[in-house]
Amino acid sequence: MLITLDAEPGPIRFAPNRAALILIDMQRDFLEPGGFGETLGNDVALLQMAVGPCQMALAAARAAELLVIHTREGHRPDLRDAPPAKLERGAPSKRIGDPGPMGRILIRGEAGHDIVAALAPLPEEPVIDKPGKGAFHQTDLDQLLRNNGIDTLIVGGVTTEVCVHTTIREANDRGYRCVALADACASYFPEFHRIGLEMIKAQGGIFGWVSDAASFRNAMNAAVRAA
Ligand code: TIU
Repeated sequence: MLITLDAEPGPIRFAPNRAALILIDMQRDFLEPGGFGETLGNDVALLQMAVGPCQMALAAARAAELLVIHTREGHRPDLRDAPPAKLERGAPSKRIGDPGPMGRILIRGEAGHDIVAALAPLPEEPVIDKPGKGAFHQTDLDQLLRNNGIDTLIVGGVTTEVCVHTTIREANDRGYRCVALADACASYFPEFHRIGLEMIKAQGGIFGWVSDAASFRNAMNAAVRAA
């Protein structure tokens, strides 16, 4: 069965059983005060706007029995997997690994590393722990997608121009069709969010499509009715 999702630069048709919803890094470290995002000088409230649309997309994907995947950016407690260039860069108020109100910044197992409660993964939903910005770099995501026959990725999460973009670019080069859900993504920089989405869909969809959570929900409802 093929369903149609309204998107730009044009509608995309895909088989729900070959599609996955992937939510990128909806972690307390990026969305809540006291985490990695705030240490970089960002207003984390800007990312909260994506939570409701991500909830809508998550509920729709679960109802249509799509594969749902969550990712988290973070490092081993001993930081051996963190490139020095990443640890040293910039002038954050706290560096990766420093103690903060939600535990050590961007470290696996700490409270800040958790996905926000509103989007908590179900036990059967894979969670990909990634050391980089892209979800394919040094993870088993590609293997997991291929084992499950996935050819289309519906993507939400944060931030639009960093981890969402990097992941979509990686996925596109690996042959996956990628759809960013505009309102289910967010950035600390509204201008980067807007332009980031335009970059994906420009030139006839140079590396993907852009849709939104309500359109995705409508497509999933159609899939459930057709099943
Ligand atoms: N800082 C920023 O915009 N993003 C990141 O560091 N990681 C993700 O996007 N997840």
